[in-house]
Amino acid sequence: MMKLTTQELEQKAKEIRRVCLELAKIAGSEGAHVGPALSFADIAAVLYFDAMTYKPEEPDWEERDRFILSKGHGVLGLYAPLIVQGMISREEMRTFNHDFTRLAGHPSGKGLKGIEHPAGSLGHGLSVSCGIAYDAKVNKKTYHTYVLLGDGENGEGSVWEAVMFAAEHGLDNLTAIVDANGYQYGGVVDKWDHWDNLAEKWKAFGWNVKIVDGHDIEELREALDKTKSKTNCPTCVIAKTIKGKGIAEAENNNNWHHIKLSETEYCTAMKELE
Ligand SMILES: Cc1ncc(C[n+]2csc(CCOP(=O)(O)OP(=O)(O)O)c2C)c(N)n1
Repeated sequence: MMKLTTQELEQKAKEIRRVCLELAKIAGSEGAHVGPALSFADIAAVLYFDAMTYKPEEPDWEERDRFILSKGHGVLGLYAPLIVQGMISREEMRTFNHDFTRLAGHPSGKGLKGIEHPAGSLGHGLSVSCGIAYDAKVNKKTYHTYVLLGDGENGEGSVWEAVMFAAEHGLDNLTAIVDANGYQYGGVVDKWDHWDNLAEKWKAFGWNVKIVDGHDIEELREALDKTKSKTNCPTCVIAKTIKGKGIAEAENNNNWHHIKLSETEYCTAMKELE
């Protein structure tokens, strides 16, 4: 498959952001987690259109790279690339957050292809990803596992059990990405979950840590390139991001963590992404 250029990936990220907003609009009065999704749209673009090996037309292909969204509330940022890829139809997209939908407000795994694991309760995705990566090692499978966590989510103790497990078992087929946007649910993250402290902690636990600008496509491309993984060592990419990135009103504004978009907010935001 031909590699996309940086500009083309930037366009994909824009498209992902637009779909996130469309989904939030479809959710209507239910509202949706918009800021947490916009935060990692560039990461999603690089994962789905550059770093990961998979076949959109054959989502169950055994050798596909896996992506687990551990911060499940950011699900718009997971549905969006699957919609852009055509793995979720535009028709199904319109059911988002409605009764009986497979596209719930958190990834539910109701038979939806492309969703590797349900999430929503924070702190579990890395453990699951460790299991998947360990299985690949033991059974000599070639796929790579990527998992995305929030910086606030790093406050969950279970994350650190998984961090230890991955290092101990030399899971060099595993890349954890921390969406370090500096915010969590109720405001800014604790100083111990600030990106520089997180980098030191993951390093201390034996991971190969890379710090990148989470909105710089080139930096992300380099950091998420699985062929550059360090042997016998899992990789942690601390991505310095801006919550709500791409929409002026939403950036670093935690009122957009979960929001019911008004018509004006939706139209203004979509205009910015033209
Ligand atoms: C175990 C658990 N506790 C609390 C919550 C409620 N919750 C939803 S989002 C969130 C904040 C997460 O912050 P962070 O991981 O930094 O994500 P982001 O800021 O990118 O949304 C919390 C506490 C949850 N989903 N799971």
